[in-house]
Amino acid sequence: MAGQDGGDLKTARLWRDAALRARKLRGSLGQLALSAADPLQAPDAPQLVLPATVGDIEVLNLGNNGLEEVPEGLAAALGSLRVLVLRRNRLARLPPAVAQLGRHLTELDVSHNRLAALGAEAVGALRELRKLNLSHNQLPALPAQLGALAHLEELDVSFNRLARLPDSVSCLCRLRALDADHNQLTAFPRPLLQLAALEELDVSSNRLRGLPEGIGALRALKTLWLSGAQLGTLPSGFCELASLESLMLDNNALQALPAQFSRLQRLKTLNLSSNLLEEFPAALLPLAGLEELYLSRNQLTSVPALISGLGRLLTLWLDNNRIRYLPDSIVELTGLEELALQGNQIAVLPDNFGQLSRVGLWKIKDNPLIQPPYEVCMKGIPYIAAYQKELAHSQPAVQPRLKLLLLGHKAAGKTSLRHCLMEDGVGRSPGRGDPGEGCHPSPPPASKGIEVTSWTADAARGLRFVVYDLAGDERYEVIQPFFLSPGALYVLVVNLAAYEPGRFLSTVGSFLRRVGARVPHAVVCIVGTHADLCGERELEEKCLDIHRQIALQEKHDAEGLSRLARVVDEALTRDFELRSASPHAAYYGVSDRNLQRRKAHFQFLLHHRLQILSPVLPVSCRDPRLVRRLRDRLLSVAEHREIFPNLHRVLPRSWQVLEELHFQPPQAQRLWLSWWDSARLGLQAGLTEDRLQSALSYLHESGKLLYFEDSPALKEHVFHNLTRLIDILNVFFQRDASLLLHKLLLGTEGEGEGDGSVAVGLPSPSQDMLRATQLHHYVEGFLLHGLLPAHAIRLLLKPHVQAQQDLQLLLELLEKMGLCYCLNKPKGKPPNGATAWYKFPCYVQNEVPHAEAWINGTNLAGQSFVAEQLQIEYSFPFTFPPGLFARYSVQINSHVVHRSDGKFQIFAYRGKVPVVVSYRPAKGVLQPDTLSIASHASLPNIWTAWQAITPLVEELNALLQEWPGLHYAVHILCSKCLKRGSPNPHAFPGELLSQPRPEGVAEIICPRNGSERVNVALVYPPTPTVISPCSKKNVGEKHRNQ
Ligand SMILES: Nc1nc2c(ncn2[C@@H]2O[C@H](COP(=O)(O)OP(=O)(O)OP(=O)(O)O)[C@@H](O)[C@H]2O)c(=O)[nH]1
Ligand SMILES: [Mg+2]
Repeated sequence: MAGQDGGDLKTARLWRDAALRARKLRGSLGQLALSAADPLQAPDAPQLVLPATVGDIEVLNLGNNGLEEVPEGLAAALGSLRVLVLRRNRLARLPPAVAQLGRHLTELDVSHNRLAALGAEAVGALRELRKLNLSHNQLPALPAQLGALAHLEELDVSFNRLARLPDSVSCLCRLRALDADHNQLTAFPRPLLQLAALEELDVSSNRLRGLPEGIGALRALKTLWLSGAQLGTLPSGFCELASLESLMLDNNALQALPAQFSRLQRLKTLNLSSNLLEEFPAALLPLAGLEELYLSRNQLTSVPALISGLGRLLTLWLDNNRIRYLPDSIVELTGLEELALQGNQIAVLPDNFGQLSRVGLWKIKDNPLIQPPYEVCMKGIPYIAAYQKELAHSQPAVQPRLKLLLLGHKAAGKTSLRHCLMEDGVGRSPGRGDPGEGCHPSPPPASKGIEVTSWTADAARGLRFVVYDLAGDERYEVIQPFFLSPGALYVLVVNLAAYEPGRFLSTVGSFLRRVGARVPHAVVCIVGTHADLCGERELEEKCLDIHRQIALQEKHDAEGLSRLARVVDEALTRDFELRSASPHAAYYGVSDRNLQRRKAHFQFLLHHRLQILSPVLPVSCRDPRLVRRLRDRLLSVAEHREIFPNLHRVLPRSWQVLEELHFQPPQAQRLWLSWWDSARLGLQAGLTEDRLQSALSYLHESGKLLYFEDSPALKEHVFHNLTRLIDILNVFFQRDASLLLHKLLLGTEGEGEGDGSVAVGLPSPSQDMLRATQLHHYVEGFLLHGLLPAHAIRLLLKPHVQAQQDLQLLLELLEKMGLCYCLNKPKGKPPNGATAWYKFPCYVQNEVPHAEAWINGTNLAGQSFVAEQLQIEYSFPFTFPPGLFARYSVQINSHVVHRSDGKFQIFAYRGKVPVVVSYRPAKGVLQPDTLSIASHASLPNIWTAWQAITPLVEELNALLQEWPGLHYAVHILCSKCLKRGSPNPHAFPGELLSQPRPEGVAEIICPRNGSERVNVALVYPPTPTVISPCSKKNVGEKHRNQ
């Protein structure tokens, strides 16, 4: 299906390659496998002991035994041996026993050893050999005697250090398969041209730089691997390889194919990915038998209509090119099962695209899609089919509307700018009002918090914005991210009068990083206000400085990411086994799969940078001309079809009806709708459930409502009544004591008796006094500790919630949003009669949580702890998501008991096991923000500590999925270092959390303190976590077709 697991194309390709390669040396005879680790075979000693009755054995597997020599007497005992497997040992030379067995041996596997040379005699003795595997050794050369193995049919010498092959190879006239990939060959080995029987040849990852014209002599060749061979062209003789069925030419520098390429009529699989093709090679079009064609990562700009001639095509990968449109005829490829188009410039899919109904693997993200809309395309072919059908049958409606977000530091001038832009309406005649006079005479009232308004910017062109004014005060940080969505125009507002270069990070840089972390591809324009208070020169200098520092920050971040990506690349060049044997190296023990994911994530981050429009636009609320100029500029940005496809979509009529229905009574009055309510409206509009999803995503992106499709907790709601929702949120985040008190007092007016909330039944004056004092306490407790009882919340929200039931729903919503949690709710049940107290973690001030059992690594006397420490540390080198700690505090509540919250720390228990969650804000560039989750237990009980922290780790991973553009690293801190109280404990890669414990390894060396050994149980959890903490599931891929 569309978003298959391991969604990344590259990973999929690697798996495919691995599968294709796994066809080597298979035996099917009666077998004996011996292992030194097997206590039945060798109860005391680590050496192998041969059973007495080995005389008849034909197949002997001694693989994976760490052998440096083979057992004595082997050759004498094994009179009938035909297949000997010695892979994954530590042999530095071919054991003499092998030569002695040479008379009978037909298969020999000595791969994954340490062979640095092959004894000429030993090789010469293996005259009956049919299969020989020497791969993954350190061989710099092969002996000439190899040519004497006249029966040899399969030879694998891949992953060695061969600079050439001996001439005698040309004598291997029965050789059918040769793997010589991943060596240091500097040219195509000429002796191979004599091998007329050769059917499979792999010479990938060598620096061949070219192929001999005579390569066509390999007439029997069916499978040829030439990946990563530094080929710039193919000789015309190549086209004589008439038997070729599979050809891998990926990762070369080909700009074209020879014209006669079409003579390769038997070709079924062709991989031309990662080359320099600018045009779709016409020579491919007559290859009617092609089933798999890979053209990923080239520079193609179009696909010819004649592609429909490739009628047998099952797989077509065209991702990461520069293709702008697809030919209509592509829909004739009805057999297609895989179609990858991501990372192109495709805006419109051909009509009848839904005909490609067999496509299961579908990749389309990262295209500026307009028709069908992005949301629909991401969902898969059946959705596209339904959409196209609908469009064909209904009258389309155009509704240009764009979500515009104003963000920036407190008092930057966002609200004033909004007022000016909106008031400096279209009706105003140009030239009116001189600069000094001001278009907005009355200053806007004190910040009301976040606000959302509609703005018809150009009635004639029907251009409308939904403007989100995100208050700059940091108390709104927890809720702001909910409003950042893809497809919007971000306006970052800076007060130029107050700006100075030293304030770049706090007024510009940090905002850009946050937006980038949440919406990686967002379009941002920078507006400088207060231009009236700056001299002309000053204005110019400040705008230039902002511009320069943005470029510097961007360069710094991109370089940092590239460096990190290179470390992953380096780790990938090493074998997994080698990585697992070096605890001091980066990515120690991390699986190839996890490394590939990590790499894909870095590539995603590097390719999805913010689109920052330059230059900085100066404006003053006192100068209508500047305001007008800014408005025109915003309109012209919005008009950009490629940047804001939302504004140029032709929408199905039903989508428009759906929108209208949401804003009609009675539902218009409701605070939010359940997904089912919305679905009912959808049905009225003629939209079935499956298509409703696309319509809601569109309404979310264009700012009309909020619908958090990716949040498991919130996706059941549709927030259409934005003003009321935001009013409610603002109530909790205004953080103004007198305002809160006022609201509470107002709320109590007319409050009936028996309400149970405040003193009941007292005479009026003293009752008032008591009530006021009580309310005062509530306000104090709220602002200091974030604590409020449910009935006080009800008073605060009086105008918005009437019934008790509404309050309950609202509190649940706040909990789902991660804004507060109920302190005394028995699990699963609403509090019974007792007052429910709510805690808003973002309000917790300096309160230090008391630590009974947990005293941070040492006990009170300062001696080392007896228990073992487990600590998972997340670090955030570029930016820490605003509000993350507070929201995480709420998110973990269902997992813990007896918690005690501090501003930066939470102590709690998972059952009886203590856990501590700590946030450490950054100190300069050298010490980034970190969030860590820790627990402890004695070594035999360490699984209890893992059980305590694993759900918290998974909860954090889930929360971090909301930040697809965020870079962070996860590490498992070394328990030994922690126990010792080391200030700088060694950090093992967090990827290990999602990997099974390595078999047969009991301890790992901690490089920080010489050769100290750490039990594996302190590094790997007993059961791996579901997803690797460091990689995003389907990065940037919002919708899954499940
Ligand atoms: N001289 C001058 N004053 C301005 C200009 N823009 C805004 N101001 C003043 O700057 C102050 C802050 O402006 P606001 O619009 O409230 O700022 P804000 O960005 O909305 O602030 P928050 O909502 O707190 O984040 C107000 O007193 C405005 O009158 C301008 O261009 N020139
Ligand atoms: Mg404001």
